[in-house]
Amino acid sequence: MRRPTFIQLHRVDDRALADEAAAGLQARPAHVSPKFFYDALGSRLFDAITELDEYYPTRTEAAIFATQGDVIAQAALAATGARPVLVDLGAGNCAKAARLFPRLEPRRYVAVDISVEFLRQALDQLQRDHPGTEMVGVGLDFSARLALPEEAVDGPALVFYPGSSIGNFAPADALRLLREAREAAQDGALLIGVDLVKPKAVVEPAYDDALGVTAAFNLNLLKHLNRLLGADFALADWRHLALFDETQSRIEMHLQARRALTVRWPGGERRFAPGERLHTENSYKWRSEDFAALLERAGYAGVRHWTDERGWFAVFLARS
Ligand code: AVJ
Repeated sequence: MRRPTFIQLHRVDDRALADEAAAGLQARPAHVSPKFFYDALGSRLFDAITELDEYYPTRTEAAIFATQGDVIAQAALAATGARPVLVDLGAGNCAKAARLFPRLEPRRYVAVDISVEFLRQALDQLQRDHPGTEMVGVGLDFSARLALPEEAVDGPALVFYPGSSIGNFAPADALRLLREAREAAQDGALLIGVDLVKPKAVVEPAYDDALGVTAAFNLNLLKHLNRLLGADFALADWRHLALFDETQSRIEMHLQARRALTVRWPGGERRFAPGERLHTENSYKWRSEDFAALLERAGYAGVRHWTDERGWFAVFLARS
Protein backbone atom coordinates (compact mmCIF):
# COMPACT_ATOMS: atom_id res chain seq x y z
CA MET A 1 0.00 0.00 0.00
CA ARG A 2 1.39 3.37 -1.09
CA ARG A 3 1.68 6.11 1.55
CA PRO A 4 1.73 9.90 1.05
CA THR A 5 5.05 11.73 1.36
CA PHE A 6 5.23 14.96 3.40
CA ILE A 7 7.80 17.73 3.00
CA GLN A 8 7.76 20.70 5.38
CA LEU A 9 9.72 23.68 4.04
CA HIS A 10 10.46 26.59 6.35
CA ARG A 11 8.49 25.83 9.49
CA VAL A 12 5.92 28.46 10.46
CA ASP A 13 7.60 30.31 13.31
CA ASP A 14 5.22 31.96 15.81
CA ARG A 15 7.86 34.46 16.85
CA ALA A 16 8.34 35.74 13.29
CA LEU A 17 4.55 35.86 12.81
CA ALA A 18 4.15 37.87 16.03
CA ASP A 19 6.85 40.33 14.92
CA GLU A 20 5.14 40.73 11.54
CA ALA A 21 1.76 41.39 13.18
CA ALA A 22 3.28 43.91 15.63
CA ALA A 23 4.97 45.82 12.80
CA GLY A 24 1.66 46.06 10.93
CA LEU A 25 -0.21 47.24 14.03
CA GLN A 26 2.30 50.05 14.48
CA ALA A 27 2.24 51.12 10.82
CA ARG A 28 0.13 54.06 9.58
CA PRO A 29 -2.48 53.14 8.55
CA ALA A 30 -2.47 50.00 10.72
CA HIS A 31 -2.75 46.77 8.75
CA VAL A 32 -2.23 43.03 9.14
CA SER A 33 -2.09 40.26 6.55
CA PRO A 34 -5.30 38.27 5.90
CA LYS A 35 -3.32 35.14 6.77
CA PHE A 36 -4.03 36.04 10.43
CA PHE A 37 -7.71 35.14 9.89
CA TYR A 38 -6.90 31.47 9.66
CA ASP A 39 -6.44 30.04 13.12
CA ALA A 40 -8.50 26.90 13.84
CA LEU A 41 -11.74 28.84 14.49
CA GLY A 42 -11.06 31.27 11.63
CA SER A 43 -10.75 28.38 9.17
CA ARG A 44 -14.11 27.04 10.35
CA LEU A 45 -15.69 30.49 10.10
CA PHE A 46 -14.41 30.75 6.53
CA ASP A 47 -16.05 27.40 5.74
CA ALA A 48 -19.30 28.81 7.18
CA ILE A 49 -18.92 31.93 4.97
CA THR A 50 -18.82 29.72 1.88
CA GLU A 51 -22.31 28.47 2.78
CA LEU A 52 -23.91 31.92 3.15
CA ASP A 53 -26.52 33.06 0.62
CA GLU A 54 -24.64 36.33 0.11
CA TYR A 55 -21.21 34.73 -0.48
CA TYR A 56 -21.47 33.77 -4.16
CA PRO A 57 -17.82 32.94 -5.13
CA THR A 58 -17.51 29.35 -3.83
CA ARG A 59 -20.87 28.22 -5.15
CA THR A 60 -20.46 30.00 -8.49
CA GLU A 61 -17.05 28.43 -9.08
CA ALA A 62 -18.43 25.01 -8.12
CA ALA A 63 -21.29 25.48 -10.61
CA ILE A 64 -18.82 26.31 -13.40
CA PHE A 65 -16.94 23.05 -12.68
CA ALA A 66 -20.18 21.08 -12.33
CA THR A 67 -21.58 22.24 -15.68
CA GLN A 68 -18.41 22.75 -17.74
CA GLY A 69 -15.94 20.51 -15.94
CA ASP A 70 -15.63 18.00 -18.77
CA VAL A 71 -14.65 20.65 -21.31
CA ILE A 72 -12.30 22.33 -18.84
CA ALA A 73 -10.59 19.03 -17.98
CA GLN A 74 -10.24 18.10 -21.67
CA ALA A 75 -8.61 21.47 -22.39
CA ALA A 76 -6.33 21.10 -19.38
CA LEU A 77 -5.19 17.63 -20.46
CA ALA A 78 -4.60 18.91 -23.99
CA ALA A 79 -2.15 21.42 -22.47
CA THR A 80 -0.36 19.09 -20.04
CA GLY A 81 -0.63 15.67 -21.70
CA ALA A 82 -2.27 12.65 -20.08
CA ARG A 83 -1.73 11.85 -16.40
CA PRO A 84 -0.25 15.18 -15.35
CA VAL A 85 1.18 16.13 -11.99
CA LEU A 86 -1.59 18.08 -10.23
CA VAL A 87 -0.25 20.87 -7.99
CA ASP A 88 -2.88 22.28 -5.61
CA LEU A 89 -2.07 25.69 -4.09
CA GLY A 90 -3.72 26.26 -0.69
CA ALA A 91 -5.06 22.71 -0.77
CA GLY A 92 -6.51 22.58 2.79
CA ASN A 93 -8.95 19.67 2.91
CA CYS A 94 -8.13 18.86 -0.76
CA ALA A 95 -11.87 18.63 -1.57
CA LYS A 96 -11.86 20.83 -4.71
CA ALA A 97 -8.93 18.99 -6.28
CA ALA A 98 -10.41 15.62 -5.34
CA ARG A 99 -13.40 16.44 -7.55
CA LEU A 100 -11.01 16.78 -10.52
CA PHE A 101 -9.39 13.37 -9.98
CA PRO A 102 -11.88 11.29 -11.99
CA ARG A 103 -11.43 13.56 -15.00
CA LEU A 104 -7.69 14.27 -14.78
CA GLU A 105 -6.38 10.99 -13.37
CA PRO A 106 -3.23 12.71 -12.14
CA ARG A 107 -0.07 10.59 -11.92
CA ARG A 108 0.92 12.54 -8.84
CA TYR A 109 -0.94 15.00 -6.60
CA VAL A 110 1.13 17.70 -4.88
CA ALA A 111 -0.93 19.44 -2.18
CA VAL A 112 0.61 22.70 -0.94
CA ASP A 113 -0.48 24.51 2.22
CA ILE A 114 1.15 26.52 5.00
CA SER A 115 1.54 23.48 7.23
CA VAL A 116 1.69 19.79 6.28
CA GLU A 117 -0.38 19.17 9.41
CA PHE A 118 -3.43 20.60 7.58
CA LEU A 119 -2.86 18.07 4.79
CA ARG A 120 -2.14 14.79 6.58
CA GLN A 121 -5.69 13.57 7.13
CA ALA A 122 -7.00 14.55 3.72
CA LEU A 123 -4.01 13.03 1.88
CA ASP A 124 -4.17 9.78 3.85
CA GLN A 125 -7.83 9.45 2.85
CA LEU A 126 -7.22 10.44 -0.79
CA GLN A 127 -4.41 7.87 -0.99
CA ARG A 128 -6.86 5.14 0.07
CA ASP A 129 -9.38 6.28 -2.57
CA HIS A 130 -6.77 6.70 -5.33
CA PRO A 131 -4.05 4.08 -4.90
CA GLY A 132 -2.75 4.79 -8.42
CA THR A 133 -1.82 8.41 -7.65
CA GLU A 134 1.33 9.36 -5.77
CA MET A 135 0.42 11.80 -2.97
CA VAL A 136 2.85 14.51 -1.84
CA GLY A 137 2.10 17.10 0.85
CA VAL A 138 4.25 20.24 0.87
CA GLY A 139 4.21 22.67 3.82
CA LEU A 140 5.04 26.08 2.38
CA ASP A 141 3.82 29.67 2.77
CA PHE A 142 3.84 30.55 -0.93
CA SER A 143 2.38 34.04 -0.36
CA ALA A 144 5.93 35.43 -0.15
CA ARG A 145 7.44 33.16 -2.82
CA LEU A 146 6.31 29.99 -4.56
CA ALA A 147 9.33 27.70 -4.86
CA LEU A 148 8.50 24.00 -4.74
CA PRO A 149 11.14 21.41 -3.81
CA GLU A 150 12.89 20.12 -6.99
CA GLU A 151 11.66 16.57 -6.50
CA ALA A 152 7.99 17.58 -6.13
CA VAL A 153 7.27 18.19 -9.83
CA ASP A 154 8.94 15.77 -12.26
CA GLY A 155 7.04 16.56 -15.47
CA PRO A 156 4.32 18.77 -16.96
CA ALA A 157 1.98 19.90 -14.22
CA LEU A 158 -1.44 21.42 -13.92
CA VAL A 159 -1.19 24.08 -11.22
CA PHE A 160 -4.63 24.50 -9.63
CA TYR A 161 -5.38 27.68 -7.67
CA PRO A 162 -9.13 27.83 -7.06
CA GLY A 163 -11.42 30.02 -4.95
CA SER A 164 -10.16 33.40 -6.16
CA SER A 165 -7.47 33.33 -3.51
CA ILE A 166 -5.41 35.28 -6.07
CA GLY A 167 -7.76 38.15 -5.09
CA ASN A 168 -5.77 38.68 -1.89
CA PHE A 169 -2.78 39.82 -3.98
CA ALA A 170 -2.36 43.35 -5.34
CA PRO A 171 -1.85 43.23 -9.12
CA ALA A 172 1.98 43.46 -8.96
CA ASP A 173 2.17 40.62 -6.42
CA ALA A 174 -0.37 38.58 -8.38
CA LEU A 175 1.87 38.94 -11.44
CA ARG A 176 4.86 37.65 -9.46
CA LEU A 177 2.93 34.67 -8.08
CA LEU A 178 1.58 33.80 -11.54
CA ARG A 179 5.14 33.83 -12.93
CA GLU A 180 6.31 31.54 -10.13
CA ALA A 181 3.34 29.24 -10.80
CA ARG A 182 4.29 29.16 -14.50
CA GLU A 183 7.78 28.00 -13.57
CA ALA A 184 6.39 25.37 -11.19
CA ALA A 185 4.13 23.97 -13.94
CA GLN A 186 7.05 23.38 -16.35
CA ASP A 187 5.48 22.64 -19.78
CA GLY A 188 2.03 22.36 -18.31
CA ALA A 189 -0.80 24.72 -17.47
CA LEU A 190 -2.48 26.84 -14.82
CA LEU A 191 -6.13 26.42 -13.81
CA ILE A 192 -7.23 29.34 -11.64
CA GLY A 193 -10.50 30.69 -10.23
CA VAL A 194 -10.99 34.46 -10.38
CA ASP A 195 -13.79 36.58 -8.93
CA LEU A 196 -15.00 39.17 -11.44
CA VAL A 197 -16.06 42.82 -11.10
CA LYS A 198 -19.76 43.21 -10.37
CA PRO A 199 -22.10 45.77 -8.79
CA LYS A 200 -21.28 47.00 -5.28
CA ALA A 201 -24.77 45.92 -4.20
CA VAL A 202 -23.74 42.30 -4.81
CA VAL A 203 -20.13 42.42 -3.60
CA GLU A 204 -20.57 44.30 -0.33
CA PRO A 205 -23.19 41.95 1.19
CA ALA A 206 -20.92 39.01 0.30
CA TYR A 207 -18.40 40.53 2.73
CA ASP A 208 -20.94 41.88 5.24
CA ASP A 209 -23.63 39.23 5.52
CA ALA A 210 -26.88 39.53 7.49
CA LEU A 211 -25.96 36.73 9.92
CA GLY A 212 -22.72 38.44 10.86
CA VAL A 213 -20.50 35.47 10.03
CA THR A 214 -18.02 37.60 8.08
CA ALA A 215 -17.99 40.12 10.95
CA ALA A 216 -17.15 37.24 13.32
CA PHE A 217 -14.44 36.03 10.91
CA ASN A 218 -12.92 39.52 10.83
CA LEU A 219 -13.17 40.07 14.63
CA ASN A 220 -11.73 36.61 15.32
CA LEU A 221 -8.45 37.92 13.89
CA LEU A 222 -8.19 40.07 17.04
CA LYS A 223 -8.53 36.97 19.25
CA HIS A 224 -5.82 35.32 17.17
CA LEU A 225 -3.56 38.36 17.67
CA ASN A 226 -4.29 38.36 21.40
CA ARG A 227 -3.01 34.79 21.57
CA LEU A 228 -0.11 35.11 19.14
CA LEU A 229 1.18 38.44 20.41
CA GLY A 230 -0.19 38.54 23.97
CA ALA A 231 -2.20 41.64 22.94
CA ASP A 232 -5.30 42.90 24.79
CA PHE A 233 -7.77 43.70 22.00
CA ALA A 234 -11.33 43.93 23.42
CA LEU A 235 -13.64 42.75 20.64
CA ALA A 236 -16.54 44.99 21.79
CA ASP A 237 -14.41 48.04 20.90
CA TRP A 238 -14.33 47.14 17.20
CA ARG A 239 -16.75 47.24 14.30
CA HIS A 240 -16.54 45.17 11.09
CA LEU A 241 -16.41 47.17 7.83
CA ALA A 242 -16.50 45.92 4.23
CA LEU A 243 -16.11 48.60 1.54
CA PHE A 244 -15.89 48.16 -2.21
CA ASP A 245 -13.30 50.54 -3.67
CA GLU A 246 -14.31 50.83 -7.32
CA THR A 247 -11.16 52.68 -8.40
CA GLN A 248 -8.91 49.89 -7.10
CA SER A 249 -11.50 47.22 -7.89
CA ARG A 250 -11.23 45.62 -4.50
CA ILE A 251 -13.26 44.86 -1.41
CA GLU A 252 -11.48 46.11 1.67
CA MET A 253 -12.16 44.65 5.09
CA HIS A 254 -11.33 46.76 8.11
CA LEU A 255 -11.91 46.77 11.84
CA GLN A 256 -12.87 50.23 13.04
CA ALA A 257 -12.28 51.47 16.61
CA ARG A 258 -15.60 52.47 18.22
CA ARG A 259 -13.82 54.85 20.67
CA ALA A 260 -10.33 56.10 21.55
CA LEU A 261 -8.33 53.15 22.82
CA THR A 262 -4.85 51.75 23.28
CA VAL A 263 -3.92 48.17 22.45
CA ARG A 264 -0.93 46.82 24.40
CA TRP A 265 1.28 43.76 24.01
CA PRO A 266 4.67 42.77 25.46
CA GLY A 267 7.14 45.14 23.79
CA GLY A 268 4.65 47.50 22.12
CA GLU A 269 1.38 49.40 21.96
CA ARG A 270 -0.78 51.28 19.50
CA ARG A 271 -3.28 54.06 20.14
CA PHE A 272 -6.34 54.24 17.95
CA ALA A 273 -8.46 57.39 17.60
CA PRO A 274 -12.26 56.95 17.45
CA GLY A 275 -13.13 55.73 13.94
CA GLU A 276 -9.53 54.80 13.13
CA ARG A 277 -9.17 51.50 11.25
CA LEU A 278 -7.11 48.36 11.17
CA HIS A 279 -7.02 47.11 7.55
CA THR A 280 -7.31 43.31 7.49
CA GLU A 281 -7.91 42.27 3.87
CA ASN A 282 -8.07 43.27 0.22
CA SER A 283 -10.00 41.05 -2.15
CA TYR A 284 -9.46 42.18 -5.75
CA LYS A 285 -12.14 41.68 -8.37
CA TRP A 286 -10.94 41.40 -11.97
CA ARG A 287 -12.42 42.16 -15.36
CA SER A 288 -11.87 39.01 -17.41
CA GLU A 289 -9.94 40.87 -20.14
CA ASP A 290 -7.60 42.37 -17.55
CA PHE A 291 -6.93 39.00 -15.96
CA ALA A 292 -6.25 37.45 -19.36
CA ALA A 293 -3.75 40.27 -20.04
CA LEU A 294 -2.12 39.66 -16.64
CA LEU A 295 -1.66 35.97 -17.51
CA GLU A 296 -0.05 36.92 -20.81
CA ARG A 297 2.30 39.35 -19.07
CA ALA A 298 3.22 36.50 -16.72
CA GLY A 299 4.31 34.50 -19.77
CA TYR A 300 1.32 32.22 -20.32
CA ALA A 301 -0.15 31.37 -23.73
CA GLY A 302 -3.44 29.99 -25.02
CA VAL A 303 -5.47 31.77 -22.33
CA ARG A 304 -9.12 30.66 -22.18
CA HIS A 305 -11.83 31.09 -19.60
CA TRP A 306 -15.24 29.79 -18.62
CA THR A 307 -17.82 31.74 -16.67
CA ASP A 308 -21.33 31.41 -15.20
CA GLU A 309 -24.46 32.88 -16.79
CA ARG A 310 -24.26 36.05 -14.74
CA GLY A 311 -20.57 36.54 -15.48
CA TRP A 312 -19.74 36.71 -11.77
CA PHE A 313 -16.79 34.33 -11.62
CA ALA A 314 -14.33 32.88 -14.12
CA VAL A 315 -12.15 29.80 -14.34
CA PHE A 316 -9.05 30.50 -16.43
CA LEU A 317 -6.82 27.95 -18.13
CA ALA A 318 -3.48 28.98 -19.58
CA ARG A 319 -0.49 27.08 -20.97
CA SER A 320 2.70 27.64 -19.01
C1 AVJ B 1 -10.28 33.15 0.57
C2 AVJ B 1 -9.41 35.23 -0.20
C3 AVJ B 1 -10.96 34.01 -1.56
O1 AVJ B 1 -11.56 37.17 -0.59
O2 AVJ B 1 -13.46 36.16 -0.84
C4 AVJ B 1 -14.14 35.75 2.44
C5 AVJ B 1 -11.63 35.46 1.89
N1 AVJ B 1 -12.79 37.20 3.24
N2 AVJ B 1 -14.86 36.64 3.14
C6 AVJ B 1 -12.32 36.21 -0.38
C7 AVJ B 1 -12.83 36.11 2.51
C8 AVJ B 1 -14.03 37.51 3.63
C9 AVJ B 1 -11.81 35.04 0.47
N3 AVJ B 1 -10.61 34.38 -0.16
